[in-house]
Amino acid sequence: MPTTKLFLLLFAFCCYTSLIGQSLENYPKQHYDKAEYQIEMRDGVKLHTTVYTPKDQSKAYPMLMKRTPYSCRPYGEGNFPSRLGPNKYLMQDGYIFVYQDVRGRWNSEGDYDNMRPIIADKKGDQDIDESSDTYDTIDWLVKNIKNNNGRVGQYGISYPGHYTTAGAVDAHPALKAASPQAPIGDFYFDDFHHNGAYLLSYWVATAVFGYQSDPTTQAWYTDKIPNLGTQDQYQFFLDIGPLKNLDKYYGKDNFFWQELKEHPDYDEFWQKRGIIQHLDDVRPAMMVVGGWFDAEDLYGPLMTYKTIEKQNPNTYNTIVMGPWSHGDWARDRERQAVGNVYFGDHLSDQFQQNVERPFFNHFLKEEGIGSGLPEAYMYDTGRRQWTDFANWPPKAATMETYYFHDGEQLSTSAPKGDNETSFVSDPAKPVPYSEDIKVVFTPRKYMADDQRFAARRPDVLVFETEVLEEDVTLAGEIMADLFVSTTGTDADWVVKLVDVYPPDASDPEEMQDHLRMSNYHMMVRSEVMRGRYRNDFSKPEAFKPGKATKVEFPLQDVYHTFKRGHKIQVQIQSTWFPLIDRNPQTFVDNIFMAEEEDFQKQTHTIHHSEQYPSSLKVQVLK
Ligand code: PG9
Repeated sequence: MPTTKLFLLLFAFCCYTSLIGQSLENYPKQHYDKAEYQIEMRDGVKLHTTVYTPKDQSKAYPMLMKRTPYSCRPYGEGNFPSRLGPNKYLMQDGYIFVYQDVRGRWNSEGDYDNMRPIIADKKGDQDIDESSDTYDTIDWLVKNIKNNNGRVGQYGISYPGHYTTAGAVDAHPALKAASPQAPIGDFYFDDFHHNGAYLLSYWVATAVFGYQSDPTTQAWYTDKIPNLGTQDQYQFFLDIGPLKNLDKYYGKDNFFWQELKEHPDYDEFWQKRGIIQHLDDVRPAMMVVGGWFDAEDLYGPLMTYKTIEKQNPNTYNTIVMGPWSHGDWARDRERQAVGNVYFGDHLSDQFQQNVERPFFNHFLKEEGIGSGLPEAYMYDTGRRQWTDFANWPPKAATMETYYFHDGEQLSTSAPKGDNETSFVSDPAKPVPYSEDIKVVFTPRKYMADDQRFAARRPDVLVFETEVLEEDVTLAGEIMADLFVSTTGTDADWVVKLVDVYPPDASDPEEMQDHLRMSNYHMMVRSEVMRGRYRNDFSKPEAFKPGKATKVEFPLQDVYHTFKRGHKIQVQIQSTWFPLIDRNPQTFVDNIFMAEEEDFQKQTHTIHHSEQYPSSLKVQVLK
């Protein structure tokens, strides 16, 4: 097709989509009425709740609710957002949309508590949690909102995703469908920690979740967000030194910062805040959604779906995992890329229109394709295509072990002899977690970034296969099974699974100018284990210097085809800065209280011998 004609077609398409976007800009104000309520919970606390009701009152409507710590803005009955609900299709289908400030946030009364513990057997009116607040809210809504059809749905991404999961615990009978999306499962494995390592890259966000406020429609925490005086997050945190030096930015009134420092182990404080242990009686229809490159909440969606599936065999429970970073699936973004890696066009729009919309319309309006949705709608991030699975992880997958070998080799044959590879890990020169580090609210982009910068460092070990002669598809769980030793008494172990593209890889049109896919080392999955917790997250143990020790931990699931001509690569390192804080590599009671002198350069060793065969155990789909 001649370029001019193509250009004209593209131009017309862009105009059409932008016109659609603009025309929908005023859709809420033109088609919905707004009302604001303070709904009283069983303990008397009132929660701000905004309700948007279709002007067309010729039929009854279900309610679709989001409970959030991020505000119900815009406040005020005359002020309307540019969009309502999880996507523009459901907004145009017509629902009663409900938004609620959770307890202790924005215009709601009460005290905020991060990941407020679920009380399993509530005794009386003072036993409140996010499950009971959701129940009381739904009960009031179905009894007081005009023209509702008695059926309620709940949805939300991230923290709102967590509150959606909480609503499905001891659910109100009117709650018929829930879609927890990138839901937080447990702050010790999502967001603020990964396997005991503290996400230092989240430090700025501590301001947003660390202060109590009286009911307000203003962002009370904005003046508490520290000005680091630089955009170079790596150098800022390196110059700060030990975590205790950060106290000058957050005082005692930042209750969450104090709680993070006082609870470095997976103690009762964190255990009671996890929601995964409460998913044994889930009744609403569930659709869990997540992104394979979600840096914030990946444990959450995968563990939420798997636990509901295991403990509620008769509950409608499905999962969708796409080539998305945190919340991409909800955006009106035409081209889907994660950092530098391009996956395709209209992927989010297709999900919204062909999956999310029929899910809610079926269970709340008894319309549409109903159970025609797949059990597991999963995107292969290597082949760039969707697959419907009857179960996840797929029962057809078989376990394969990739062993580490001398000469930076990775293969499915077990090592012979007595080999090992060592590296010096220096907390004063930690491995950057990306080549593009700046001050962020939370880290996102790095999840599919090029890892060549790390592979070329002496403190990053690399093990890779020969060039693949046929496609290898990993589908499901991954277990890092390491045998390590150190001259120190503590260490972090970071494992990265990398897809090495061939030298002649082609470049999709949407690539940053300076970047080419030739020999691109695409991160597929990454995870850290803080070595002191290798046997028990609640009981830290020192390493015995020089003693070969087993460190075994799961990386989150993947669905990725390493194509013929590519290589499978595993990188191992012991710093990942400032994504996570530095391990002093000297065993101390609490790393948040470590002193400058505790941070010592140490030599770490990965054993890959007949006696100590370090490996990565994966699920392969033939
Ligand atoms: N899970 C995300 C988050 C929680 C707390 C702090 C920062 C991020 C989210 O709710 O977006």
